[in-house]
Formats: sequence, C-alpha cells, structure tokens
Amino acid sequence: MYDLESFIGDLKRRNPSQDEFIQAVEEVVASVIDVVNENPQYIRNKILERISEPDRVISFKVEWEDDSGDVQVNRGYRVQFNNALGPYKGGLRFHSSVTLGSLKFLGFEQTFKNALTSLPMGGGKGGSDFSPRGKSDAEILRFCRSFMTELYKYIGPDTDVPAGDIGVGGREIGFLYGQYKRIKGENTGVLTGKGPGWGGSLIRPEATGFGTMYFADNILGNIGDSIRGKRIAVSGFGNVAWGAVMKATQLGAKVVTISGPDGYILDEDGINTPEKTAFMLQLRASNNDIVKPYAQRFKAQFVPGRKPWEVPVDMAFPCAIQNELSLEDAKTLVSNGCKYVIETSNMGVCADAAQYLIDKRITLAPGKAANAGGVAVSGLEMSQNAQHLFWTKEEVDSRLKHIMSEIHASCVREGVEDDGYINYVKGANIAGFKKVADAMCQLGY
Ligand code: 2IT
Repeated sequence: MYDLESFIGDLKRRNPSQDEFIQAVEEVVASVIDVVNENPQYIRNKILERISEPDRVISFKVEWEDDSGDVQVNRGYRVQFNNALGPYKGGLRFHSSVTLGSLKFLGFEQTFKNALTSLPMGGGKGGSDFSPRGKSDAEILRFCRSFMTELYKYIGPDTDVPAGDIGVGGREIGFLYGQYKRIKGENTGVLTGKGPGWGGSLIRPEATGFGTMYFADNILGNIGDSIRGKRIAVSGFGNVAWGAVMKATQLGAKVVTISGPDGYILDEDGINTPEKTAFMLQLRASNNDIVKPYAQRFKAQFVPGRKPWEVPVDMAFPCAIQNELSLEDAKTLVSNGCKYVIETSNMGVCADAAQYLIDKRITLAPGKAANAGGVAVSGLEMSQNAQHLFWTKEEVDSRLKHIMSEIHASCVREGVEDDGYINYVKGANIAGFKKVADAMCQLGY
C-alpha cells in the first residue's frame, strides 16, 4: 500500500531542489494513488517508482559566438522520460528559467499528455537556459546550430522526436532541422513543427491554441452550453496564445487580454481581427518579449507589471508558463464571476490555486488534457512524414477535433465525482496514467 506523504518524501530526498518536478509528480500521484493501491499488478511492478524516474537525462554544453565576437556558453538538455508508448516526444524550451528540474517536470507531464492523445508517443522534453530575448536572428541561428551539433546524437524519427515550446517556434525549428540535415543528410520526421514547405504539417502552429478551445467547447457542450459569447482572458502572446485567440474568435467568443513579462493588454473591442493576430506574430518575431506595442498600435489599454487575472471574465486561459496563476489570482477570478480555468500552459496554475478552484467547484482543465492538441498534431506530422504524404488542412483539423473530444470523454469518464462535479485534473491523470502503467506492466522491466 502506498502512502502519498511517504512516497513524496522519498521523491524529495532523491530530487533535491526540483520543486516543479515534485509538484507535477505529487499532483499525479495524489490522483492515482487509490487506483494503484487497488491494482496489485501496479504495486508488484513498482509502477509509481518507475514512472517518476526519467529513463535518461542528457546534459551538454552549447558554445556559440555572439554578434560582438564573444564566446557564449549555455547548457542544453534532453530528458528522455518514458518510452513505453512510443518514441520520446516533446518540445524544446529556450528560456532563462530552464533547469534540469523544470525539464523533468515537463517530460513527466508530457508522458501522460501524449498517452491521452492515444497516438503512439512516449514522453520527453529538452531545451536550454539560452534566452532568445534581445538576441539577433543571426545569434539565434548560431545558437541553434551549436545546440543541434550535440543533440543530433541522441534523437531520431523512431527514437526521440523533439518539437517547439517556449522560445522555439517555426524559425528555430528551421535552424535546428537545417543543421540536422547538414550533419545526417536525412529528410525524416526527426523534428515536428517544421514549415509546411519542408515536411511540416498544416495546422501544427495553431494546434495547441485550437485544441484548447475545442476542449473548452467540449466542456461547455457537456452541460448544454457553448463557448459562443463567452468573455475570455488569455495570458501570453506567443504561439499558443495566438492560436487560442484565433480559434476563440472563430467560435464566437471574445478574448479581451494577452500578456507578456512587461504587463497585460486589455482590448475591450476583442482581439478579433487578422491584423491583431498577425501583430502577435510580429511581437514574437521581434525577440523583445514585450506586449506594450500592441496598445499603441490598436489603441488598447496597457497595464504594466500586472497579470490579466484581475479582469472580469467568464473563462481564463493561462497560455504563458508554469505557475503563472497564483492562489490570489484564482480568488480574484472567482470573485469576479469566472467559472472556468483552462490551463493551456503546462502546469500554469499553482498547486494551492488548483486546490482552491476544485474546492470551489470551478471547472479546472489541466494542461496535459487541454493543451494536448499541439503534440497531437505533432503526432500527425510524424504520420505524414512516415508515409511521405501531406494532408489537407481539413483532414488535420478534423483529426485534431476528434482527438480533443476523445480526451475530453476520457477525463469525464475517470473524473466525475459523487456530487456530479467533473474533476478534470483527476480524470486526466487517471486516464493518462493507466495507459502508461498498463504498457509498462506488459513490457516488463
Ligand atoms: O508542451 C507540449 O506539448 C509541446 N511543447 C509540444 C510538444 C510536441 O512534441 O509537439
């Protein structure tokens, strides 16, 4: 029999100073501990101990030259977390906050997220503490080249398939894939998020944002409502926020905020025109990491140094980074009438805020379910690459919609509580865990 406290105590001793990793594991284990304790096979196979230990952690040095000719040194990583269901799959994050602990949390989450998609993908994550902020395009190119010169040894289309994440978008995937091809002379699906002209899938850039809105629409559809007419706060302004804003608008909702490290934008007219969403891409491409210029360009309000959770809305979509929505933010949202928090960033909601929302019976969708559309379309990109085919937008979008509705159905199946409240966090954790755990039992050790 497992006891949550003693299991987490051991985990902390083995992983000192990896708070985000501990947080992610604790959330999953709290959800699944009863399932494990009732299943002698999971106990006998030591699934909890094995599933919380990455298969392999690779750490390497990345040396590159900046524009003034100085040598710079960063640290690169690839965490190959679990391959029970298929090749390691997950993004690369280039951000100043990247540490081994944060990538272990992301690789752990990715394992269950990928399981929820029902596509044959294991979980992994990688990246670097390199920050693209303030760098020139030429510096980003030199960094990516150097990063791939080391990473190529550990990845492959049937072993480990990286993609983008924070700080890694189409431009960076291009630079990384270019270097991989230069070294290996191969055209394969070794990276996803490629450009549509050189092996990428249509809809991949939009997929995380589109998927989260399909998921939200499923949540509302389940209670006879829809996302149409809802007032929405989004945080972030990158690739994920961009897709979310576009799909929300298409589905008839109104997004009134986006945000950056400098503060948030409040646009009461809605972020709802092609010009406005195209400007988000320009902000990202500028490498400045600020949203303020949106306010000047579209005569919206800029609120410096604050987060968008103080704006009264029906639904909140954290789309920026882990632990971006605190307990205090959750209380403010709820007191302003917000009924739905859809975590679109990975672990965007702090642990105490998540518990508060669940206690208040506010619907909380966890990132591993709501944001799985991104990796799902990466999986579809792998399928297209393996067949040397290129699917239409309609084909990819309809598969994405179907996958999101299946994930929603699994969360409901495993997450419904005695009072009828659907605990999506618990549902996603149990549904994802069972798939990985069953495969691990069948594969032996
Ligand atoms: O967090 C994520 O799911 C991603 N960054 C996307 C991973 C992928 O392999 O497309």
